[in-house]
Amino acid sequence: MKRLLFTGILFLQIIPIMGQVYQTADKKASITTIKLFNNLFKALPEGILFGHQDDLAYGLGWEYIPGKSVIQDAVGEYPAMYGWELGDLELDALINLDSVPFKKMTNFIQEGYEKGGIITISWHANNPVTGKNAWDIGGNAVASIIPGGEKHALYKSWLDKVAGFMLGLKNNQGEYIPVIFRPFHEFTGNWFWWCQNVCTPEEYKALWKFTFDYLTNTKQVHHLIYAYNPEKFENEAGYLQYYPGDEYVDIMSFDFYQYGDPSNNSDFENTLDKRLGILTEVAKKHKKLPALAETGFLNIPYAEWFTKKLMKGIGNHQISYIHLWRDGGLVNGNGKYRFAPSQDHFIPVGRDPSFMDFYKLYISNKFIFEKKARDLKLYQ
Ligand code: BMA
Repeated sequence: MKRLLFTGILFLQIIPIMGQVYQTADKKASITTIKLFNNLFKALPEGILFGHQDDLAYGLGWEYIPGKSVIQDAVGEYPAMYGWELGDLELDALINLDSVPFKKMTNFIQEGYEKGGIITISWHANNPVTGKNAWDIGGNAVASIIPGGEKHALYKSWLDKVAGFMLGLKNNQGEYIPVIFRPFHEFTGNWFWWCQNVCTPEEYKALWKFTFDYLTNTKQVHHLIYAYNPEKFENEAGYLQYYPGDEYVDIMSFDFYQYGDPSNNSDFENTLDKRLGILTEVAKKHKKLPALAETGFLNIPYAEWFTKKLMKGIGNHQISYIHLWRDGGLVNGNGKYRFAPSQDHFIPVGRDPSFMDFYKLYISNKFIFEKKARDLKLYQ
């Protein structure tokens, strides 16, 4: 009887997987992770999931108010995707570099998941050689943490902590909550210790592969979806220059922000359109999920930025999600960033001139927020 029941359960679990087309890079990924990954592909024609960093933790002038959310304050429902950040976890800190306590973060992740939303995590790890922050590019850090490097053991101890955090993310039934993990992002820039100016493609690929192998095989973390994430690139070859290979990546994404004055030029929307074209093509060829992993215009000083720039650039490109960066900003001068009552934000608040324009994005039906995400049953 017991055996029959067991086979029955197994059978029920395997049936839906057999119909799945997209394989996760982690061949031992949990069933929920495989389902989420495939459901995200299925949801591509339904619209673009809308995400926001640190959404439940703080916004302008507030922090840690139960149930409060920047996006919900703006449009009346929660986002579809919640972004969180691990920076400083590797130093055994109890709070991350943006002042969010890791314990609270775990709870927020459970909260977002229970609302039907998806979770993404980035990692602005400190420089393992110089001991300064992620923006310190000294010390040939990547070369020194890959296998054979002087700081390799230190890096492994950091990954132990990352694994520990990830393994603490469980839902009410005790199952692991799938996470889109996006380490070593914006590597085509020149501001992080893993960027192209201080790290060769070979070193980067070795770092990525080691990180993947260590988390999956050594630490048995099987609920991560891996996102590859440059910033600028001009063609497919450029996009793939640091690509570690199909067996190590699930999502192909990039970051792209608006800077300057967009009122007298079309640079942002043209470049976004062009890069999304390259991205969606290359993602299709490699059977990966395309996404815009970070975007925004700090303080939105152009009132129609959301519709005239962001939505214009996105056009009809089918991407899984877009993610806006955190509200509440930087602010002490010694190289550390943390929440403070500054006015920096990416989502319109209060009487922000861009508020109505953001609302137009919300009602355009092109984006998915909390309710539709829940209806899509992304984990089932
Ligand atoms: C950056 C800024 C920083 C922050 C970091 C990690 O882009 O928002 O203030 O510390 O991301 O979240």
